[in-house]
Amino acid sequence: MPTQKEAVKSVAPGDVASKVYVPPGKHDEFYVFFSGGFSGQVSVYGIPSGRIIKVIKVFSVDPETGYGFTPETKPMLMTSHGFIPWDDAHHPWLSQTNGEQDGRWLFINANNVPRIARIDLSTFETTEIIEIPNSAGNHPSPYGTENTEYVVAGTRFSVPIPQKDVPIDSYKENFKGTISFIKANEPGKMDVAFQILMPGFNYDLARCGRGPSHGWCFFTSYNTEQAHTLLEINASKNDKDYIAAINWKRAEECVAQGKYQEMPATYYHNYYDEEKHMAVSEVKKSVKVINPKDCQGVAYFLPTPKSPHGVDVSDDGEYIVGGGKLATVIPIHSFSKMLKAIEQKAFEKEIDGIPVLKYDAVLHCELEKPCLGPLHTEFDGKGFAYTSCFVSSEIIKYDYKGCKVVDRAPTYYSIGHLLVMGGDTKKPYGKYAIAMNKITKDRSLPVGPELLQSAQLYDISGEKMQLIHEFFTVGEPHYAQGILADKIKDKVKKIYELEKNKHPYAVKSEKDARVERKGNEVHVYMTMIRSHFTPDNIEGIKVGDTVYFHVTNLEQDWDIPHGFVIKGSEDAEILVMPGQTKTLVWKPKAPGIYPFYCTDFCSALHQEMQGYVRVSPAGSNAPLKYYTGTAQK
Ligand SMILES: [Cu+2]
Repeated sequence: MPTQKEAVKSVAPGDVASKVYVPPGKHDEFYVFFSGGFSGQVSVYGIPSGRIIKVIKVFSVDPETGYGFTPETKPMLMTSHGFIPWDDAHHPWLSQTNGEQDGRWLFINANNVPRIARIDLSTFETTEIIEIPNSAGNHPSPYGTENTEYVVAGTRFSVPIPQKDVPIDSYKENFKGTISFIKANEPGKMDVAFQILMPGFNYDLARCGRGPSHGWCFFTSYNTEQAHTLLEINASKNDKDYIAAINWKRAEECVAQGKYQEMPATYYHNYYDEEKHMAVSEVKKSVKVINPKDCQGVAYFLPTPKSPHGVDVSDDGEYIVGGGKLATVIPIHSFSKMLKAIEQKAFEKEIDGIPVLKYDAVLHCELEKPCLGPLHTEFDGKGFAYTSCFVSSEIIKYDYKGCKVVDRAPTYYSIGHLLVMGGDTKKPYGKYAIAMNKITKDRSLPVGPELLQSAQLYDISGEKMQLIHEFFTVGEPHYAQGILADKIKDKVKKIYELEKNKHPYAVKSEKDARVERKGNEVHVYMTMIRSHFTPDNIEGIKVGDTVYFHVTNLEQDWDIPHGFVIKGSEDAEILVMPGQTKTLVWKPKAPGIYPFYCTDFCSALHQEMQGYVRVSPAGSNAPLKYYTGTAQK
């Protein structure tokens, strides 16, 4: 093991510390959003410092805020499979206008139960989740279009569509893929606009075009062998698999002309109403499915070596880079050559109504001897592409028009995705790249059998890439996106306006606080303000009751949340932001006195912010009584 000094010398020469040093009290230049992978969440870091700023709950329940536990947020996690408190979140994507990041929303996919979530970047809260029907393993997602017209979804796992009970070895006859386009530019109105029925391959990653290629999205596929067992061998046989090029403007025409099938399908759309502080679920019952046989020109295949992972479109919209993880070259396709090949019908064959274009007719060049295991590529806006290489653990930088490698930098160790700041937009910021590494032996202090995933920050502003920083991430990030902080920070909300709070159980002043019984249900309309609850003493609750504490935070200043929890609660606490209402549901099991208190350190008298509930036996005649201070009601 090198000493710390030697290590600094070997990987980070020069005055690198000053490049990542952000003095206390100063802000970072970029927000970077990392997917949480198996944590089901998103974590937010400031770059270049690598300081963590927030973990956003998305597909997993959160004990810190009560997300997924409260009646207000449970509908967010409803699916056609029921309430799902977890998922595997892979690829964050920042909304764009005219091909540039606009700082409005972040989208992220759920891989296991196919879903896409919208996070509002004024509150950093998840405000919408749509389930994707006719899908399994929603991996190539959400990767949106130039004006966030759509975010996309695809099937990593092909399955029977519609689902049915068939032998698994009938894969080739019965299993299909789908590619879905989800309307995304209106909050609260996400909807599956249409799906395209695809051959039963595994669809892996995606990117949509920009500039000249606006109107198209590209999806990699592997397992074009259509194997259903021992894929590590059986899906690695073909020299070339395909990039599917989907013309979504053509799909829109086909929908307008009725060239689709309205297919029954049950899926959920969940939306958080910020004024009601409440999520609602709606169940959708059908989806439009386009068969490429009935909609000529909607899809083409570009042969691409070999089991490609990433498909990435250059900032000028002309070049399409495939990351063939088993390939010895990196193929760079040309969008304009693709259009010409389509016009000239330079087809090799057709699969399920989808023409396969001739490789040579669409290829711009092959980058030779790039590295081992090329995965994923982003661009710096100066004519260079950066590809992560899993097997050889490095990032390569190359001139993608001239097809020439110009630099390589090692990563520690196996890099999955990388990001370049704004590297999937029309105008990348460049400046930094981040490697997301999977196998990080010895990189951090050990914390038990599980090793952390690391993020490594590279300065890419000069000719040579330079590793300048390393930090550790939450969950297992698969991808991250960075945005200039200036595009978000002035729009961030500080409070919820109490006046606008339309939660049905909100109370806006202490005099309206009360307790109401409806049979075995007791509703506590409670307020919180520094440093007391109203009411803070409650009697007349009985074993067998279900008690709903509807707690409104009356504060209207930034940074004064209060928390609420009661002894024996089987749910998480609730953390209530200024002006917000949240509900904690509690079923007392035995007579006695139960304290409740504020969990968030809110003032010098925070420790005094508490109260009691008296619980009497079932059937007792104890009357409801509630008060704060001497003002008994
Ligand atoms: Cu408090």
